[in-house]
Amino acid sequence: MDTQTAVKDIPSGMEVTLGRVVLRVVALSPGIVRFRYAPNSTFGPDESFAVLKDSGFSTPEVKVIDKGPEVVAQTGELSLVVNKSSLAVTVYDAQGRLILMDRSDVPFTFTPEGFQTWKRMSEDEHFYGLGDKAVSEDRRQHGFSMWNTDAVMWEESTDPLYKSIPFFMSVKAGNAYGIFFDNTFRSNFQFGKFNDEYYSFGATGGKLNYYFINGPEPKKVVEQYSALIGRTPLPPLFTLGYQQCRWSYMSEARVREVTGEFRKRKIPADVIYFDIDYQEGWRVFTINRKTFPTFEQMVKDLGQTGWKTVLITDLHIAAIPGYKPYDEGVKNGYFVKNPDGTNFIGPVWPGPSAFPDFTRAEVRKWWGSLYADFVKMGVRGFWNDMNEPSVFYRADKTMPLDVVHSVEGRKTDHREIHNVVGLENVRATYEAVLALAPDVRPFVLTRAAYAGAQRYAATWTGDNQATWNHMRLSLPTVTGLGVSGYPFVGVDVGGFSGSPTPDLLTRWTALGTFLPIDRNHAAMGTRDREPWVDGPEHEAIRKKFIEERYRLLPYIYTSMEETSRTGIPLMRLMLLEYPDDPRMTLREAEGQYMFGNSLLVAPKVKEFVDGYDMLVPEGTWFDYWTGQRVELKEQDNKEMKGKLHLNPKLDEIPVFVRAGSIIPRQPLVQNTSETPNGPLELRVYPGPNCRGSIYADDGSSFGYKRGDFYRGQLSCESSGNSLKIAIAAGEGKYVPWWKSYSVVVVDSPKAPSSVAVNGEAIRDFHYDAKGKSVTFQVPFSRQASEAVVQY
Ligand code: MIG
Repeated sequence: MDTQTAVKDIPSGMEVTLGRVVLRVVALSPGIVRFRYAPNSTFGPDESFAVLKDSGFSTPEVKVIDKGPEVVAQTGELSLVVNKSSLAVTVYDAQGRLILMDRSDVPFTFTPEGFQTWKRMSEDEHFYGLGDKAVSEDRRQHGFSMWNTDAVMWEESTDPLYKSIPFFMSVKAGNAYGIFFDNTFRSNFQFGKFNDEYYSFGATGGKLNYYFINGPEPKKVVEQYSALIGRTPLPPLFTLGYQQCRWSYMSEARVREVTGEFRKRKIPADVIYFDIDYQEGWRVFTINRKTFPTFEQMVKDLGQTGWKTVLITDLHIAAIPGYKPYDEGVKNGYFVKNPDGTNFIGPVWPGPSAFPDFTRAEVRKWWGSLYADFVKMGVRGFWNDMNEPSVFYRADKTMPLDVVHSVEGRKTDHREIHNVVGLENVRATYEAVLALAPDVRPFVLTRAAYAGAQRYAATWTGDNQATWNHMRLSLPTVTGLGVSGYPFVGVDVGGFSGSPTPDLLTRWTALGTFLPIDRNHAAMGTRDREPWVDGPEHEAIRKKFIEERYRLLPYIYTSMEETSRTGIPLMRLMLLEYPDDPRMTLREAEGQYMFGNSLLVAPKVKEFVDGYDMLVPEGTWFDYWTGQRVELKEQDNKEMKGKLHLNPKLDEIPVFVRAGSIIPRQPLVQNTSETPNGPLELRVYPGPNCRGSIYADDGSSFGYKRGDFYRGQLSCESSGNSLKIAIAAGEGKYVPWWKSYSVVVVDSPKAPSSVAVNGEAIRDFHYDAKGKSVTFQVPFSRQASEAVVQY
């Protein structure tokens, strides 16, 4: 073997050659470094479906120092040391702390089947991410593949699932880094399943090409990773309301009945989905006129009663001559091809079908044109299912590996493209809908994804089941997606396959209130799932929680807007907020999560337990439902130090508020097109570093990008016997709906002696001795306002 080594300076990095292997180390920013390997000297074209062309990083000067047996590149934040005789990499931070170390004897292998790389793993290292893998939040002790699969009736541990998000975060003693392995081929990740000394990843083709993202704060890793691959844009407000789906509402009459029932019973809801049976013969972009005779009128009528219509539009196109999308696709050569140049045809819902080759811009544009009629009708969202792609009656459930795709002219096969079909499918749909209605925020829901799909579509965890364990799996799957840059996510509330017991559906509905997307869905042949189907007691509880979702919308929308700017997910791992609390990396922390900056949710997710313990993070906490301070019993019981025992009844879900929070809430509405009537409530939970914010805009246009939004920063500060609450001058030019604030200060020890608003004493305040809260009004103003409560 040729073992000549050479080192070359390149812009923002270095190139180290060992024999025929070339390693390029390039810093995108002082804390983000890309590692690329060419096993046979040449790198070839540099393409990515995920990484943004312009992530806005400012590339640093990198200093390269040749130290004989090793060469070091310094970015200012990191030292990257490459051993010249093995190309093993070691990463240190500016303080000289070891962060990452390749396995020194075999850092990587290249074989005809692909390649693999190994890195040292320490005993106290934990791994998070890789999207919605259905195991514990900590992915350690598990091994995974990435190969998008229609995993119908998946179970705990089923792998692979529908999505490939090859990003993970390592956390060790509170310090985090991330690795994004940007490879679309079938890949694998091993976190100590076979070996406790090394973790490993590799792929069956493509490039060994990954990005190292430094923390040390876990939040910083997620922020930087999401800057690299792009963030989820601010969704339209209605998508944060309650969503009702089922496979399928079979007729217009049934849709009118169900939606009418919600309004009659005053159960708030925003979205009604149409699954595959609204179509003629399951052919996409058609309407079954026998069962949906006045479809256009129905969409209009639904709109008038505050319903948004979302239609499923699968990617497969029935191979039936005379069916326009098929004829056009054939004529223009838009479909995925067999190696012999004929169109690949595979059976799916409509029978033998062809598949648009979404990796071509021309095809994406054409696909988009097919949405014109629906968009004109006022359909507000589209659901791209089956886009792994799923193909029936095949052992591999998908296309053969040798079908031909064309990436803007470059021909390649399914091995490279399979994992990005979903991404390219929703990219086409999103861009089309945006082009058809340029000032309306599109809503697209996808099942399959690759990193990057979060820019175009929300997602859900596919065909889960109506069991308690699946409700529990809602947590590690959604938080797993969130930490992987995919924040706008739901699960089928109630469970897709099978029929939930009334209690399970009620519990899951409560949990739905505290998920990023609150969507109830059910498989064909399972029982009805609408909130009222189990009698008045269950209905009342479910209604209460759906109503709470609507009251909490200002907080949820404000948090989603923050997510769109930072990438920090709405529903998040405890350790994102509490990296220095070592308990938050333990598996016992996995039954709880943070919802936004201030709320901690700890649902009951196991059926046969006599309660369970929640880990209480440092500081003071309040019960969200009662406003009462959480009292820990640790004096009486050492075992319970820092823990709270919970045993919620059927009509309860434990939610806590961090002291030092201000939570905006609104009066109840029946859907998001209704304007709330009354003041915006600001619930003040005094404590250190007391903060909150409120964001509002028209909820559907891109006006916010032109300054048409309202943002108010909120804060509070206690000193001696007084509490000061400040609402900073509003940013943006949007006029929000509220005319005043109703300020509710919880944890007020006694009745205030005075309350002053903007320097003037007011008499009109109310003290609730039992709830220990003070309530008073503050008029809305774009200028800064201030209130002082004196005890
Ligand atoms: O082969 O459209 O995951 O949500 O209801 C099943 C029918 C196809 C799978 C989706 C599910 C949807 C169903 N689809």
